[in-house]
Amino acid sequence: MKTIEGQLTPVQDAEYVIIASRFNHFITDRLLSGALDGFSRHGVPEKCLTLVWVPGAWEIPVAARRLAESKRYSAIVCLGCVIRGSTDHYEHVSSEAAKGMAQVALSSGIPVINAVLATHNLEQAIERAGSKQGNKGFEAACTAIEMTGLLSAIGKAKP
Ligand code: INI
Repeated sequence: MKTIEGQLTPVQDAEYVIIASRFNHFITDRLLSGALDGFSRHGVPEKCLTLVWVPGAWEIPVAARRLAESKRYSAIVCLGCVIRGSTDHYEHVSSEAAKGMAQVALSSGIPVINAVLATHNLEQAIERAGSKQGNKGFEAACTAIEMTGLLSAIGKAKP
């Protein structure tokens, strides 16, 4: 049996882009630190990273789409935080952001990593941004590296 899988060793010359949203930046700043740490610990040099800021999670998909269309990046890491307490349209913002990211990934074939937290309260968000539950930004960077490796390995696999 053949097994194809990505590793946590970055593909040479891979370029990654991080989209970070400013809304709830107390949390997204921490997700960003986690993502940068994740890339750096796995040997991705800073020169291979681009950071794009958007106002809120709602704006992530359109930015992701344009970045995917540029064909300059191997994977797109999306960082955001939607907190139920702070909006009536919580469901709408978080589900449209998730749908949009999935759509960009499927239509472009470029991994779009979803680290947009959708939580009931600030405490849950803090837990996922560098405390009890780890840091989803760090995990997203690892996923971006692994998926880039996987797609490259699939491309090289003989039929
Ligand atoms: N954007 C977020 O990223 N998180 C939120 O919790 C949030 N709330 O609470 O409304 C939020 N709203 C802004 C939205 O993402 C857009 O930036 C705005 O609607 C303009 O299009």
